[in-house]
Amino acid sequence: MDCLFCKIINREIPADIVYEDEHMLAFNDINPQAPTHMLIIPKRHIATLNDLEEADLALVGRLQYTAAKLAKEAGFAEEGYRVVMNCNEKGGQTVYHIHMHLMGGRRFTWPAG
Ligand code: DGP
Repeated sequence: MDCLFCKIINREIPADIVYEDEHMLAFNDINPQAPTHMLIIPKRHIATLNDLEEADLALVGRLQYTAAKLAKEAGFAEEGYRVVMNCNEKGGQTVYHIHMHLMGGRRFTWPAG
């Protein structure tokens, strides 16, 4: 499958991997928008949020839970952080394998751009 993030999962492309378990992988974003900027992805290929099915509810919970766990480990859980999932072209998605951005270490503004 010609998917960048599947290639990272399969170690065909190098990445700075910060967390891995049976279901999830997390690695540092190549173009960080904050002092800490990680991407958390399910190991199973799902192209967009629109492709989620009811059977994936546990996986989505695990994605969010992993983000909170990594925020605590990074030391910015208490002060606050931002998680983002972009969907499709107008949502700013550029890699079509769902991923949660976890950003911390600075103040974030709202609304997002
Ligand atoms: P999005 O725009 O939400 O689809 O985010 C895709 C993110 O993926 C973007 O912040 C940059 C990051 N990215 C793209 N290519 C690579 C890569 O080869 N390695 C890593 N570590 N991150 C990448």
